[in-house]
Amino acid sequence: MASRTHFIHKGILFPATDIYTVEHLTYIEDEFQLMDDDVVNVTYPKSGTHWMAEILSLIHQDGDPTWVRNVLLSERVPWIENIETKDILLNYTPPRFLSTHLPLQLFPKSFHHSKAKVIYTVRNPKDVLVSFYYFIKAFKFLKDYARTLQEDLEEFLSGNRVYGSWFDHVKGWLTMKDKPNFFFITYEELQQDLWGSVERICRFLGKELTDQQIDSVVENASFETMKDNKMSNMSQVSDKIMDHSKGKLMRKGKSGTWKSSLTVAQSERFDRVYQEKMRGVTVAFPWD
Ligand code: PPS
Repeated sequence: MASRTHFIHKGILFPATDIYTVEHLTYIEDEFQLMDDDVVNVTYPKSGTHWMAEILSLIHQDGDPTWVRNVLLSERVPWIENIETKDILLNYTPPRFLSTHLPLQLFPKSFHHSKAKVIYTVRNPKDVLVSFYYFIKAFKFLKDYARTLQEDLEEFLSGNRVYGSWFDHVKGWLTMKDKPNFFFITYEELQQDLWGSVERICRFLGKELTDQQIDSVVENASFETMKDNKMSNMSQVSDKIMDHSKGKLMRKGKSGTWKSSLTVAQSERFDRVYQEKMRGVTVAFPWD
């Protein structure tokens, strides 16, 4: 439901902050031109966006951490839907690395006739729900957002939440899965085998890294390293926007932490809706 804290654009809920406007979202969808050498990091919120942005930054730099240690992640791999990064987008020296949480139907139309590469990272939706629940507590402008985990759960299952339904987001983007410029990976695969995942991402990008360079990507994109990197951990977000004592981006960085937050009844309710909404999806996810 739209409220003073949110607005709806083409059926999708966005936070009513200065960084999202209908005008900019329309510009991104209709006019923004993706270039053939662009790489776009696409996720539903709390699915590993920052992690993939860090991995891509490090791959681009052949494993050298200088860029990730000195330039904000939001400038290295800017969110295209954020109006504040419009200048960065337009002045970015190619190849561009971009991020977005947009569902496919709001993504730049220019994608469909470009060779721009999309990397779509999906995460166990129960972990997405729990990660979002804790993170959002830090956002001052969303203070009257649904606040109990039960309310958040119902909102998640109904799809009436920021960036729309997880189920629709995933099903929409997975229609792209047979395109040669689309790469699909899960947060859980990154967790299980980061080295092998980086190797696969490099292959998709047509980038050759030595074993030592991949070692450096893995080391510098680890949770431990990223949580202390102020260029990547959101600690630089202004206190006016974020109360850093109430929540942080780099919270647990693990798979399956939903188990200590959701009750058995909540988990079973989630499973029932999941089965129903994901019926017909043939992709096997690690959590299925
Ligand atoms: S956002 O705000 O939507 O862009 O958040 P996003 O970056 O998509 O997701 C945040 C969660 O990703 C975890 N994270 C990581 N996990 C493992 N390794 C690394 N390097 C890493 N970087 C970020 C982060 O901790 C959030 O998950 P939770 O479960 O809340 O810890």
